[in-house]
Amino acid sequence: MRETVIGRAHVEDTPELDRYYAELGRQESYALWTVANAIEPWHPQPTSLPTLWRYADMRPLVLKALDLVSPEKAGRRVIALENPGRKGLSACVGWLYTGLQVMRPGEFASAHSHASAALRFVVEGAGAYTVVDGHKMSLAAGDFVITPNGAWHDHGVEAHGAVTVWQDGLDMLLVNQLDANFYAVHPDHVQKPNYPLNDTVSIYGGPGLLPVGAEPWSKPYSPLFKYEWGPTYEALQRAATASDGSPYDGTIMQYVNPATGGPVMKTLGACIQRLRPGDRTKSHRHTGSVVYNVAKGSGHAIIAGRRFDWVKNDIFVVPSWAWHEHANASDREDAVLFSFSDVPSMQALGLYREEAYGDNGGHQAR
Ligand code: GTQ
Repeated sequence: MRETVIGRAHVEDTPELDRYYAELGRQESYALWTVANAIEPWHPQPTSLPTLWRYADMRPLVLKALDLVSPEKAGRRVIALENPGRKGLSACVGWLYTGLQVMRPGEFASAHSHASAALRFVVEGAGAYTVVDGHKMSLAAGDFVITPNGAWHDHGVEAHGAVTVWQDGLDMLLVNQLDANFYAVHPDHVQKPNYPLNDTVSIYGGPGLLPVGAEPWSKPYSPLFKYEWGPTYEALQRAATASDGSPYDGTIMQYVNPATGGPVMKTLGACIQRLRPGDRTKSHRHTGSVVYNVAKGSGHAIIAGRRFDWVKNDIFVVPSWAWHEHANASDREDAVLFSFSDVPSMQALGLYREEAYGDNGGHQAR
């Protein structure tokens, strides 16, 4: 990829250079100028494509897995989403992984831990639970839970519950790129809960309240493991009565670590946003890949110039640095989008950048 710009590589191929490149290759080396323009792009060049997965299409396929494999054999019975621009990489967008995990009443997935961080957004079902480092939590539709890096976790659905589907999000592909992943199986297969049910919500889930005199929380992730749908939606509605929110996202709130005010985990974060009836946002772009799950209502997103219409529980992705805007289809009902992203990774590494459409004449940044 030659570029005739001063400061960029533009060496023409010649037979002599071709012989030289072959010689370098035999010494496990190469001439930087043959790849420099590709490995130092002017701006992010995601191969991920904006993509939407309709829940109406995915649901029957996910339920089919119930009869085809057991969680004992599969480890996790999950149908994962693959970005059409990144076939074979297990990624839904960028280095983010997502999948729909399904379990029927009485089933469980045994305990393990990994260096990668996971989060879950509950789509449908009843009686589901997850146990994170001995803290057992009940799960209902719209709840958001974290299973931080290194934490033991196992999941299940109580015998009296219903078939449950939740969306998993993990940073394992990024962690693998960094050659930093570890995996362990719990000796007991299933953890014995060591605390009262939903104790992290009882202790850390109060509105703007933290316990006094308790051991200071020193772990690098949120001490609150579950964010329930009811109070989350209520907080969005209340905020919307007092503020216009963001021009790009409507009323948007980050799920935070109450001990720091920062993202729930170091690598992955999650947000919930509400679009007023008739709302249509302005367009912006930022580094970091985002995965959305429609929590309520219907509408559309315009991502890199393509329109994607969505309804409840559809999943869609916005690649890093892609322009995107959101619209609510209804003039009467609000719409709510859950999302998770690797934006905290970008911020931690000093790579976060954001741009409003129009600030640069709407042209690609150079
Ligand atoms: O529940 O621990 O979708 O380890 C992929 C990998 C879920 C989990 C996934 C996992 C899990």
